[in-house]
Amino acid sequence: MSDKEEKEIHRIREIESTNLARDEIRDLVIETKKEVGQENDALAEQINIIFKQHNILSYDIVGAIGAGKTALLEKISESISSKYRVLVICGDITTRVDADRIERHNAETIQINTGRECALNAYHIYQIINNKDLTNYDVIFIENVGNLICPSDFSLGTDNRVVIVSTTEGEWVVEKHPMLFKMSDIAVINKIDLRERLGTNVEKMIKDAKKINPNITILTTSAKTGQNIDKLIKCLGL
Ligand SMILES: Nc1nc2c(ncn2[C@@H]2O[C@H](COP(=O)(O)OP(=O)(O)OP(=O)(O)O)[C@@H](O)[C@H]2O)c(=O)[nH]1
Ligand SMILES: [Mg+2]
Repeated sequence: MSDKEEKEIHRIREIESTNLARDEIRDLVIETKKEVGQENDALAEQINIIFKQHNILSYDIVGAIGAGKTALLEKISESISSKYRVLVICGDITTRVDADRIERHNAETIQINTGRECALNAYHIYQIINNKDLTNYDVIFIENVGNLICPSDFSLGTDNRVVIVSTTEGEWVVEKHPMLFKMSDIAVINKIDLRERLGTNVEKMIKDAKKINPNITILTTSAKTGQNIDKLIKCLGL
């Protein structure tokens, strides 16, 4: 990430904190938020070391509500499970719906319910991996809580971050949520099978993602028809 991009992220975070606080506690709010972020990042670094010690390939899957994160993970798990031992950690405010869906495709799953929290953080993941024998896995996917805002505040210690949006969210969704595109390695535009019916300008979405992060790899997929799932798996290095 360039200095300019880092400054922009810092600026957005400050605006966010400033809007939340009364004048007399504004500095405290900003400082506390910074400390929480630093503690999270330190733990995320430890998690990454643990993943590496176990030769585990790890991915944080973030994206809009309903963009197809679980549907893509179902397809990916099905396809790679003969080669890799897969664990999927699913984050949702409530229910085990996503974990149950993925478990039918030969992956082990754990569901974390975050209650009112809108993203997973490094503490959630640390607790899970502390209670698991990691020698049982080659690949760990973490499906974050569906939204394009909060997950940018918390790194989880994975090697890669994949951001997923879809043609149903409108062609402005990328430019309106630059943070996660800046911080991700791969961007997936899913539900490409609906592109014509909806008239979504996918080229604009691709252009916006490249402008925000020139290094990001962009793929268009359909979890429904299976289009480009093989390319996505290759892109993930699996
Ligand atoms: N037509 C079409 N539908 C899709 C595709 N991918 C997912 N869907 C459908 O979109 C809906 C939401 O998909 P999910 O996989 O649950 O989305 P998600 O991102 O995991 O949603 P949350 O976990 O709730 O944020 C489901 O009805 C899927 O069947 C796709 O590529 N094409
Ligand atoms: Mg899901």
